[in-house]
Amino acid sequence: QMAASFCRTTCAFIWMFGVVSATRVYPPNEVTLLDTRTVPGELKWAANPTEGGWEEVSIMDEKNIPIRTYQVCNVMEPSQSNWLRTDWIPRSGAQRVYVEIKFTLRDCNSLPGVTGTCKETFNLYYYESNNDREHYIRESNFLKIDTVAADESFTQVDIGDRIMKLNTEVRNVKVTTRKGFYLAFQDVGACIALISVHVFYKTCPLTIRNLATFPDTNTGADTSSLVEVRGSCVNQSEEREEPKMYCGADGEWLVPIGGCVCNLGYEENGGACQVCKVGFYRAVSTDGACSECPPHSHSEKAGTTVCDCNPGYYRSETDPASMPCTQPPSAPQQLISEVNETSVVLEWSVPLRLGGRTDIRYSVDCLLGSPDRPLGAQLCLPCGPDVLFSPQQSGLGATRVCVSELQAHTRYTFTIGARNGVSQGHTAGARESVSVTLTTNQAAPSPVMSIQASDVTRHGVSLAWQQPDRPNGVILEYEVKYYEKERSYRIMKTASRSADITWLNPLTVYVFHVRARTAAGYGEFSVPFEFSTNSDPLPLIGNAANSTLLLLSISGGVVLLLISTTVFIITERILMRASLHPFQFIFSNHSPPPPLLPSPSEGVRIYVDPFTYEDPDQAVHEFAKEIDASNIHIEKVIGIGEFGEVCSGCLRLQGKREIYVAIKSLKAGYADKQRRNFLSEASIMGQFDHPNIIRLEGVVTRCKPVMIITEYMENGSLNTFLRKHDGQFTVIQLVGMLRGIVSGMKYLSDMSYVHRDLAARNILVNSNLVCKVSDFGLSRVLEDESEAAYTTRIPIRWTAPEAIAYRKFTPASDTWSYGVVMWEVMSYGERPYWDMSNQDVIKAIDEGYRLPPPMDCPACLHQLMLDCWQRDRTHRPSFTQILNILDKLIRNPTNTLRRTGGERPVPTLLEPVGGPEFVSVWSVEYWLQAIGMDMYRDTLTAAGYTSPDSLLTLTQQDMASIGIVTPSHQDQILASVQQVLLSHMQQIQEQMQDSMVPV
Ligand code: ACK
Repeated sequence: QMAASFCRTTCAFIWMFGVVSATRVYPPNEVTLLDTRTVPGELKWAANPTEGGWEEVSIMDEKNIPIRTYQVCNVMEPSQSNWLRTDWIPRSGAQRVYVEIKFTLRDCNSLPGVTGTCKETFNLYYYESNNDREHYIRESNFLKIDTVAADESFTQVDIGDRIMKLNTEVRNVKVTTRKGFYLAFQDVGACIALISVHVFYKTCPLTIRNLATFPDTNTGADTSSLVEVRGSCVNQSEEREEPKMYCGADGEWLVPIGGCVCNLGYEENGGACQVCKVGFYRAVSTDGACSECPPHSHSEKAGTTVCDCNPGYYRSETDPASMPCTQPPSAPQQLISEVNETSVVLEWSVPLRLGGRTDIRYSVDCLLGSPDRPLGAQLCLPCGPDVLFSPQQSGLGATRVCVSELQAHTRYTFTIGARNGVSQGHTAGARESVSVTLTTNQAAPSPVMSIQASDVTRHGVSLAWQQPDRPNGVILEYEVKYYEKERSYRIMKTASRSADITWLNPLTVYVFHVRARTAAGYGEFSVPFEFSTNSDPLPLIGNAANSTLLLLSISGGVVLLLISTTVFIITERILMRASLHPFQFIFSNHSPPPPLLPSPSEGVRIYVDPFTYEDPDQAVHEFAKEIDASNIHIEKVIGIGEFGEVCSGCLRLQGKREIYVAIKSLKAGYADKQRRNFLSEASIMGQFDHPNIIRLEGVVTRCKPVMIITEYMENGSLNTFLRKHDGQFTVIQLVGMLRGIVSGMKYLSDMSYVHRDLAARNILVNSNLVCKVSDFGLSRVLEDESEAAYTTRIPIRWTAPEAIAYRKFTPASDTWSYGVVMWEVMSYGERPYWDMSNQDVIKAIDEGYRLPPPMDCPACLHQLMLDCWQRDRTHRPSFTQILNILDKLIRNPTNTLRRTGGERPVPTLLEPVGGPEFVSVWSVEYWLQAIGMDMYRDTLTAAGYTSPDSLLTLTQQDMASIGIVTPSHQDQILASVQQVLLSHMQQIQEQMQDSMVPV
């Protein structure tokens, strides 16, 4: 009775709290095998004992739907074993099943008088079987799954307001041996209500990973087992790598491996492959999504893998589908040709339209003649295989080619074609090439290939040779150079292709070279040919008559010497004009250089002072080209000049290559005088044409701002440049810079131009370290200044004392400044006289002090500086002399440039000049160079004529005897000897006097 009353109470509570609902939602990875809440009607499970044990009770859930429960509550009686067995449950392929039991259990303590018999657990069993209708199963055949206890239990039977808890316990068990199984609940004396029993197994549900479908998969038998599953690619995709995944025991998919990719023309979208829309494409499997067709292409249907090019656009075989469609290039532009004898440099600009590509290549077509020939004229022929193209004829990446080995004086047509990756079979609509027709210049003849000797005698040999392969014009004459080995050479000229060489030494090997000359000049000498003369027992000279003749000649020579002095100037002019006889001998051991002093007969160009023009614009347009401002493209400001900004930029003139230029501009608000002074620099610069003088490109005067355009010098001014590169050059490099400057200064002084502001700051340096004299602003301006203005503007440290004192500006005062520039160069841009005041500098110079040698400066260079700083300006060397000295130093640097004069780090004292070693800039070599006779240098030195004194005795006969046989040369040398010697001796005397008294 009591038990029945407990049971009713329990059931009433279950219903009231609504803890069980029949409409339950199962997780997707659980497959239900049995759920008592969804079984319609009674369960009718087998109970043992059939009476007084488990009892089936119907209750209502919260939605008033009846559910079936089992209850038992035999707590008062000892030794209870009440069995309740479910119906057969098919396992449906599951290997491990889960049993979820919801139950309520009465706490024994809350039941009065049940001590010892009341239990709070029950047991769960299973039995595997293929028989779905087992009538009777022996209880001992069941296998125990677990003893189940309540986590929560109610303790009081206080029906009014008590809280009751429902227990949920889940157990799992492996069921692999039969098709199904039975479960059993054994009560051992507890008060229990089995509210629901839910039996299920777990699966990994169907899923798509990496575009592969994995089917619904039962989990494995063990709690730790992983079931390997192979996926299959979704529609319109293909395997990238075998797709695999593992189904874990809890119904979760694990470790996806491999996968599939969408076919081309399709893209992935939400685990499926979706077709590319019209206007889109997908060409490579590594691309993620479909892309819009690239420029100049289209697609007309869905699922496109490569878009088609629009009409007139193309794709090369190697172009990727993602690249826009492109076109062939238009023609190259602005073809410029520069003919140099039989070579031509062709340069052009890139085509206006590159067709959207970067793989442009050029090729050169070469035809002999001009395509627009008159009717009936000779057809254009290809140039032939002899013509050389550098770097190559076709496949050129650069816009420049040098064509050489062309025929002289011949008309050629060159066509530059442009092609790119889509040119094959397509055209850009316009002509893709540009042509130029030109005529090559004269060229020197090619070398004579071989020389034959005949009629060899003791003193002579007859030579003969063939005309050069490429005479490149009419051969005017041949020159034969010949010498005994290691001896000085002789030259003979002849108009025919043979020569009889006489006056040779017997039994001696001679080396012969021949070269041809046309109007275009000399060709190269042939390779050397050696022939030997026959033996001769007789001496050439040596009898008494000859000796007497020699003596007579010497005494006559002395008289001649004196006469020749007086007629020096006239003789010199006549001599310079004298031309060579076709069969005359010249003795030398170097090719004669061009005469160093310009011959008066050639006419020396003299600089014209622009201030002599009334109209400054007339002066500037006489000497400078007016440039249209639209041709100038200013890029940046590089400095500030006296009249305004100095900028760099580009200048592009019709038919000429674009060049980089410096642009000096005249600032706004200038006065007329400033404009005139500003433009005077251009008028001066425009008169010069020398590699060491800054080149004027032109002026802009017709619009504002007024500008002067000069060549651009990448390294800026010399002083700043040297300071930036302190200690980084070799002495030879520094001397090379000095040589450039003096060469420019010699040119200026030859043109009778006095610079007046020569200083390292006014020398500009280009990227090849070539130094150029610039800044021609001061020369005239100084002349106009008042005394006060003059003293403030004059660059004291660089200016010769006589120019400071009484404005005596001469080439010799420029020489003084040049000495200071030498010092600046050798000290890497040090300020001359450091921080001494101008007044102190003037005073020190006046007292005879001079700048000491800069650190590591070769003694000979410091000596040359001291020469430039001679107080008496007539004692300073000319620029020609300085040039010769520097050339000699450069040619023979080891002996001359090794000795340094300034081992001290930074000199603080100036050095007094004078002392026992007087300054001498005279040498046989540069004296002979100055008079254009340096081919006799070795002849004279070998004969002992090395000092001014020894030359005093030189006579015409002496000269004849040592091989100076040309009468005009003899005269010229004698005339000059007298002059040079006199002035030199005078100089030495003065210096010796100077050295004895303090200056
Ligand atoms: O020392 P820099 O760089 O060189 O600064 C000055 C500045 O302009 C003012 O005169 C520079 N400069 C002048 N003429 C030229 C030129 N032709 N090429 C390059 N720089 C120049 C000079």
